[in-house]
Amino acid sequence: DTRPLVLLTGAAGGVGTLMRELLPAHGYRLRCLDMLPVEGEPDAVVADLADREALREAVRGTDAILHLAGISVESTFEKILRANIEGLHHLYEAAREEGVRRIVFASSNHAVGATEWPAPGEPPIPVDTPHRPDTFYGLSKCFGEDLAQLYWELHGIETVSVRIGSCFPKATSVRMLSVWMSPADGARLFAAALSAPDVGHTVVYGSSANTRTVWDLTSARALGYEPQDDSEQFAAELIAEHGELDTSQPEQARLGGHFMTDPPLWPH
Ligand code: NAI
Ligand code: 15L
Repeated sequence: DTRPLVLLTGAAGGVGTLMRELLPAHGYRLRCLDMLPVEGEPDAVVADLADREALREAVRGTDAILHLAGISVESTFEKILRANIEGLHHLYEAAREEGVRRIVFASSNHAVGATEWPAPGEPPIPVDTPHRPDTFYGLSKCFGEDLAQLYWELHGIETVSVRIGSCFPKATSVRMLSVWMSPADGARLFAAALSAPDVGHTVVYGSSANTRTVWDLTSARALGYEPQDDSEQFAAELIAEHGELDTSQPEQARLGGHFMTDPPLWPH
């Protein structure tokens, strides 16, 4: 089997489960890793990102890593520190030690989630907009993007940091009409990010070609990504139920939506 072998971390999670189904059709073989058993994948590596030995072994012999594992919503700083900050460092060290040269990192819109919603007619948000995390979670993704940059500068390990919007089978909120990434487009984008040449460290937004988009997809398209889906198919029903996006409401004023206004978890 000459297909490239990709270590898929976070394989038991929502996006990981979708990608296990969709990525092989793009020509990749997957080795799965998660701290939880991965249903239907008896060969999956069950390991925590804290286990450096296990990570090194899991990375060995792979051509690239799609790194989805980690805490995926706001949590305590301590938990985020372990999984998303220390865990990411362990993963990059394993890649360096084992000579793996390409990582696709699941960053998040919450790295810039405190950014105000652009007014109608304003240009979409560029990838070089300043980091404006809306949570400790978003802050860990800012760190991850900077770690990726450092490993490119120091060690020549290439990363595509994908600031995923909302990757779920359907758009389920009015906000998601702007930030939705269909699973099929997610697979297209990850496949492009795994194989595009000479990416150095590239930051892209991860979304479909949504009519109501807020992201500048130029850098994603430069990888060869051609989104095929549009959340507009969900618009009529969502707007009938919830009304149009109302940016005068605090939980709708920022791109990160309710993450910024949910009750904080600190001090703890
Ligand atoms: P999820 O929470 O469903 O899956 C994350 C997986 O990582 C889980 O299976 C969990 O067991 C595993 N994991 C957590 N900590 C770990 C550790 N210390 N060691 C090993 N495995 C660990 O999250 P989801 O939705 O699948 O997201 C995947 C990635 O994409 C996450 O990094 C998330 O931050 C990012 N993302 C997802 C978005 C989405 O729309 N689903 C949006 C933006 C970013
Ligand atoms: C994320 O970063 C989360 O991982 C995901 O669960 C969603 O909440 C998504 O952002 C979003 O902003 O909709």
